[in-house]
Amino acid sequence: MLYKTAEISKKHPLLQSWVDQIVALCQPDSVWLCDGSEEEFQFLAQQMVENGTFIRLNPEKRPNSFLARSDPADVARVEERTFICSINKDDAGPTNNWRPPVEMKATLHKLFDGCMKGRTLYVIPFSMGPLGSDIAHIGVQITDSPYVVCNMRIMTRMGKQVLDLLKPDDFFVPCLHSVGKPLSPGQKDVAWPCNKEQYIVHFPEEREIWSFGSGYGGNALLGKKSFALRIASVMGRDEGWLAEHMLILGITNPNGEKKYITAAFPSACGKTNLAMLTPTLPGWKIETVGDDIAWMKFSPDGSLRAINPEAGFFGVAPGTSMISNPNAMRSIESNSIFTNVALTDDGDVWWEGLTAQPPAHLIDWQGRDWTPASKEKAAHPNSRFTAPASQCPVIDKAWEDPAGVPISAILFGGRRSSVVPLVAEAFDWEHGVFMGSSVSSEMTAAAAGEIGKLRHDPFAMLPFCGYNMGDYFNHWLKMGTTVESSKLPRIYYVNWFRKNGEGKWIWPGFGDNCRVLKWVFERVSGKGEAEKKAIGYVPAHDGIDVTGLTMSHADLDQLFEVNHNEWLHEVEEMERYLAMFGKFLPKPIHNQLSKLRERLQHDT
Ligand code: GTP
Ligand code: SPV
Ligand code: MN
Repeated sequence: MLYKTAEISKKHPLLQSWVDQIVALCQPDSVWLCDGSEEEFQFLAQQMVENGTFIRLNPEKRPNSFLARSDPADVARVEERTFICSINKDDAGPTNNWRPPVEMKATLHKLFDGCMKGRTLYVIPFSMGPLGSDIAHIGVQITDSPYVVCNMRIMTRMGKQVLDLLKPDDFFVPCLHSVGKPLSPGQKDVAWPCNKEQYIVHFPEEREIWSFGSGYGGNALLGKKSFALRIASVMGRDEGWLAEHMLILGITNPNGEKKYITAAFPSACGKTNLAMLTPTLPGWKIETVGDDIAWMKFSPDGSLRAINPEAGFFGVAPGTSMISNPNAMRSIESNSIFTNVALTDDGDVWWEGLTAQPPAHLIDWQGRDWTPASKEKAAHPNSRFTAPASQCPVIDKAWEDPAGVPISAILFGGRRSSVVPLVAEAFDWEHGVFMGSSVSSEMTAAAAGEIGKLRHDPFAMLPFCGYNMGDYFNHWLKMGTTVESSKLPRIYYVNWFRKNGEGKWIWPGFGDNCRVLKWVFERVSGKGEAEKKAIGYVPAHDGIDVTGLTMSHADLDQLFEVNHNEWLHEVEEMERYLAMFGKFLPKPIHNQLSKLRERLQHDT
């Protein structure tokens, strides 16, 4: 629906007045209220094909699918340019960039003034979570990017149904986005408009998001990290629930018994792969509820219930193949958007790891000819697919259940080439929260920064926690006291990425990760052998089913090794890190650290 004026609806005075204000500020040529229909998607996609933003892929290979190439300077989340503008600096805490809200608003008003000249302003009503679920929340994104509209239609429940649900006085999270590139009359647009100056800004008290300058991923699809994690984590703190950077999966054993598990790993550390893994152990089944974000609430029966607020996958392309992740491959067979992957001569997509042999010729992610002799990668390491979750062959029957699924176990993990063993179970909830706070991981291409550098990433939430991380630890501790301890999920720390002396990953990972999930399943069922070690319960000898794996004894030993000297070093490092939280560090976290140190010094 195209409006000359910005008349949205008499039924939504709050929305209408916000849109009016933003139209006056950004001065677009026209205003478009998104209805979320197939026709709308097709119209915008075709328009983008004509102006060069989209390349239509060969419909015989990949029906209704498109390739977009971003500006080479706009390829990942920009954490340095991401701000939490709470009224008090302490409420943002030492891990977030902070500016006083009044000052930031002034900066943003200057930037947004006239920033949509020559463009269409799109209004996208969307729901995070199944429509009408009482765990779900509504947002409205304003954007000048049709690429964002098309991606939001896959990633969220979007359009008319959402507006129909929104009552006149209902609150919604206002999400304002601009690529920051106004057009003067007659000026020709570029395929990927963006601005060198970027601001991804959150006002937690007002529950408001302002994003300027980037069109890529989490910087621009504001339902995802900005709303479903940064703003939602604040809502969760205030209202007693959890918004987490976690996949959700269902696991069924050969007897047909089923449990649900969530797992928090930092960006590009294996959530999508674990969420849809094809088990190598016969008789076991994994089904997907979500691959990136979980919203969790304790229900009156005491179980912790999780929903996936998203409706699609925004997944890392490189490394995805019929061998590593066949369910992702089948999810992206059609109706998908690919960003920054390579284009084959027959109009399909390619990326490193898709096939053992690269094609003889490709067009790379920057539109240049590419052959296997080329020095640079054909696809950007953070190239992504956007695909409807409903297309996943192993999507869980309950994935849209408004009540959520009951969680039996929570995993934390990261990329650690040394020190951290394959799996350890926390002694109790408090120890588990300490484990979550102690996650560190080698950085990946998902964010602009130094790839491979080890950094602390508590709960895999470092870039996504919308408030003081010390308070966040406390919120987790408090959540553990709301129900009796026997009802709480058990907590685990896993690491698929330990390397041997030759620098090779010891653990085969991917489908074989079901071997670890099997042990977790057995443990939460009251079975499963474990040994008590200084860092937690670890699988007893033969505790992990390794039938059919060809691993040397030396490698297996190294995979499970807990070296007390290395761990004592880890404790020192952790103590240095936690010191920055000062008075905001909950006592129990510090006590857990001291107890771990003692166990490492005294146990063998
Ligand atoms: P985000 O979408 O950024 O949150 O990433 P993610 O956590 O969903 O990670 P994803 O599953 O997309 O995996 C990222 C990269 O890690 C890919 O290149 C995978 O091939 C690789 N990977 C995933 N699981 C494993 C594993 O078990 N072992 C090894 N060695 N690599 C893995
Ligand atoms: C991540 O970086 O964790 C992602 C990609 O899932 S983005 O949506 O860009 O944040
Ligand atoms: Mn993610």
